Amino acid sequence: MNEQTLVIIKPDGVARRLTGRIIQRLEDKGLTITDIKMTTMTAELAKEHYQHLQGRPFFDELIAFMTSGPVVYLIIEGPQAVAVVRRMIGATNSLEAEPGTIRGDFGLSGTQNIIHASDTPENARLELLRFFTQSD
Ligand code: PCG
Repeated sequence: MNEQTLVIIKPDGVARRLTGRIIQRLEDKGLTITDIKMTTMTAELAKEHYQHLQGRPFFDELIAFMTSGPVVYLIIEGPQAVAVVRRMIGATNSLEAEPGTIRGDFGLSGTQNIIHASDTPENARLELLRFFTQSD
């Protein structure tokens, strides 16, 4: 059964011109892009998205980073898309992400880790609502 998940190519991924290669990997896997947009995330949305990390020492750095330039939002659809895309992006810390994953192949940083993908189907539903509203 098809499932939807949210992917965000973060400001470092966009600035480093990795958007095309990331989309290529997702499509090569057989996943479908059903919506896409580029915009700079507001601080309000970034704080809401990362509310579970409020109080962590890297929170302010994370919000500053996520609002520092345009991001690309993708709705990705396919069988077990949430788990499949999470495996494709690799561990949060790019230094620990396995080669062959997006973070493992393209990154060296903890906070600036190129890409976000929803971690559970429930969070995917919330994040899709947060970033793709009917007014867009
Ligand atoms: P993401 O989008 O998967 O979700 C939380 C983000 O917080 C994560 O990517 C990283 O960008 C950042 N993050 C999570 N843990 C740490 C950490 O221990 N240190 C730093 N600097 N950033 C982190």
